[in-house]
Amino acid sequence: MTAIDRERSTARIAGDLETLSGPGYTLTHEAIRRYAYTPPYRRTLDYFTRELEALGFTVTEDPVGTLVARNRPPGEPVFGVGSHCDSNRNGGRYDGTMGVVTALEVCRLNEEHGLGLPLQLISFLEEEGSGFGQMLLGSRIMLQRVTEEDLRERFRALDDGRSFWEHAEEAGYEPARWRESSRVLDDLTGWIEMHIEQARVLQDTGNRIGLVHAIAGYVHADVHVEGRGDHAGATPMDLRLDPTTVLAETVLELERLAVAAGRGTVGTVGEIEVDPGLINAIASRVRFSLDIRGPEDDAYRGVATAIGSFAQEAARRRGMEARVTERQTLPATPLDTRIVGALEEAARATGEPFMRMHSGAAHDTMCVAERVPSAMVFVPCKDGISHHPAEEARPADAALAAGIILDAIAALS
Ligand code: HGY
Ligand code: MN
Ligand code: MN
Repeated sequence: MTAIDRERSTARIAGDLETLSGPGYTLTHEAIRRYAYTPPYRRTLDYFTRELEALGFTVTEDPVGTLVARNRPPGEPVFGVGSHCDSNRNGGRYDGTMGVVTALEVCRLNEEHGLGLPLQLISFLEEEGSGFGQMLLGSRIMLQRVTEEDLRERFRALDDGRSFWEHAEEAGYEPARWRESSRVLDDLTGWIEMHIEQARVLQDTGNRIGLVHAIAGYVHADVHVEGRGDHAGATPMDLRLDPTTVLAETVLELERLAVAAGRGTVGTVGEIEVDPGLINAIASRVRFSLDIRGPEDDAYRGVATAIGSFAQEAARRRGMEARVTERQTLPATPLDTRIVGALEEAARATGEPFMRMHSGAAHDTMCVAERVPSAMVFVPCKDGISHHPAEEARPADAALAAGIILDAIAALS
């Protein structure tokens, strides 16, 4: 075990996070909000670039903007560390960014202790989907889990409706070379992502470290219901085509289906658009999102299928039409037992409390694991709050994680 100075690592990690939460690194002050091709996001990548170049890393960006930093020439085997530094639109300081900062600390410790480990740090573009409504976009591009038509046409900016392709070109990238992004994983012998847990299992069980052995899969979809936007006062109840009634029934049915499916299945309606959204007008249409996840594919996929049929039937029953479109889906992902085992050895050597667990949240590691032996390390976040500006995590836990990751990579290399 490398005897690292955890206080020094804690202070550096806290300093990085303080800087990256400051003005210029977020589009709003009430929450951290940064996503692809915005000035705060560019500044964040520039910050990591300066810090990594100061360590002698060569820093590049793939054709759409995923940051890649190596301390070995291209073609030589390296071990991957990293996460994402974009944020949820109502984000906190720690989701993603603390993982990239911890990966940066691993790179610093590797240099300071003269371990000579071959490393590649990756900070994935658009993990949150805050720019284009497409979660894990950078790593799905890397795994070619999107089509060119998605990038040119289907994926549109939430802010202005223009295509991903246009925004990427405008930001100086070359989306036409998007397939070359897959080369970023070519030299990786392994991958470890550190992330906050985003729930409160670690906190409630008194553990400082979570060793993640599997990640829940998910289905993201949208339900569009067309009704008739009549007058709210003049239209008798028996003459209405009110699409919000279909929304209401579907939300409750999703809850019932997810509970009945059990096996860790969860279902959420997070986005709701009502048009025109006025107190004295019956909605003419609603659009709402479906986020359905679980560690067992057949359970959550079964709920996704059932709730889609339910929404269509509920609309038909009321003389309306519901259209269900899938946005994306990724399978439940088991992680690499050898890497989890090395992390467990390193965690045990610290004498600090840890546990094995699965992740209910999605991570870029779901994509990396398709090609590279991968694992994740979680640290607690206060009361499980995440995707919210009140998100809180301890730099001291991240420093502990950095030491564990360093030792695991040393043992695996
Ligand atoms: O929603 C998720 O699972 C991730 O935090 N973007
Ligand atoms: Mn995240
Ligand atoms: Mn997130």
